[in-house]
This record gives sequence, structure tokens and C-alpha cells, in this order.
Amino acid sequence: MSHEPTIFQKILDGEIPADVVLETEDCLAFRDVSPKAPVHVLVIPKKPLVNLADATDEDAALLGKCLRVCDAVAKQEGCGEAYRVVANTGVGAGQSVFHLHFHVMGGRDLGWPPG
Ligand code: IU
Repeated sequence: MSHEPTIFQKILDGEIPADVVLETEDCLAFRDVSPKAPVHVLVIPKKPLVNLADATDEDAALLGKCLRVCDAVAKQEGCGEAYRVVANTGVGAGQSVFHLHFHVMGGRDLGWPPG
């Protein structure tokens, strides 16, 4: 069965541009095209996992690396100690792009709970 590559896979493949803020061997971080906060960056693994529910124990180190990149992005973008990381997992949670991504949001007061 063949699947159409996700928009994030096309970014990874260099087929469409993105405003990249950080890249490591395993992860890419780029600005969300529809920012919901002054800082709104998406951190994705280069490995095409669908979401957290698609990850296995084999991916534990990779997931840790993604979170380290999230923190590096938050610091680089000047969020200080106050930022939020969100991974919408599944349609019911608002996931719309089916390549695992962590939203890193900051630069304003962040209410709780989110919608
Ligand atoms: P979600 O958690 O799957 O809903 O998040 C997907 C995000 O991807 C959402 O915030 C979009 O604004 C963002 N995005 C993007 O940055 N570039 C794109 O080309 C597309 C979506 I399509």
C-alpha cells in the first residue's frame, strides 16, 4: 500500500520550503505556518513516525532527543523557563499532520488547561 508523503516528509525531503530554526542528525525544527503564540515551532523526528502512539520502546532515545531539541529551541527563541510542548496524538486530539511533531510554544502567558 502506498501513502502520499505528509507535508512534513516533503519538508524533510526538501521538496517544499520551511523556516528552519534548528536541525540535528535526528530532528528538524521549523516555524509553524499558522503560529498560535509569538514562538511556535514544530520539532519533528526525521524518522517517519505517525505520532506518539506509533512509537515503540525502540524509539525511546529518539523521543528523548526530540525533547532535548524542544528545549534547545525554546532557549534559542528566548522563551526562558516558560514554554509549552504539545504533541497532539490522533484526530480526536487535534492531530492534522500524521508525522510526529512537538509544538513548542512560548512568548506569551499560556493558559491552562488548553482547549
Ligand atoms: P497538529 O497538532 O497536527 O494539528 O499540528 C499541525 C501543525 O502543522 C499546525 O499547527 C499547522 O499550522 C502546521 N502546519 C505547518 O506548519 N505547515 C504546513 O504546511 C501545514 C501545517 I499543512
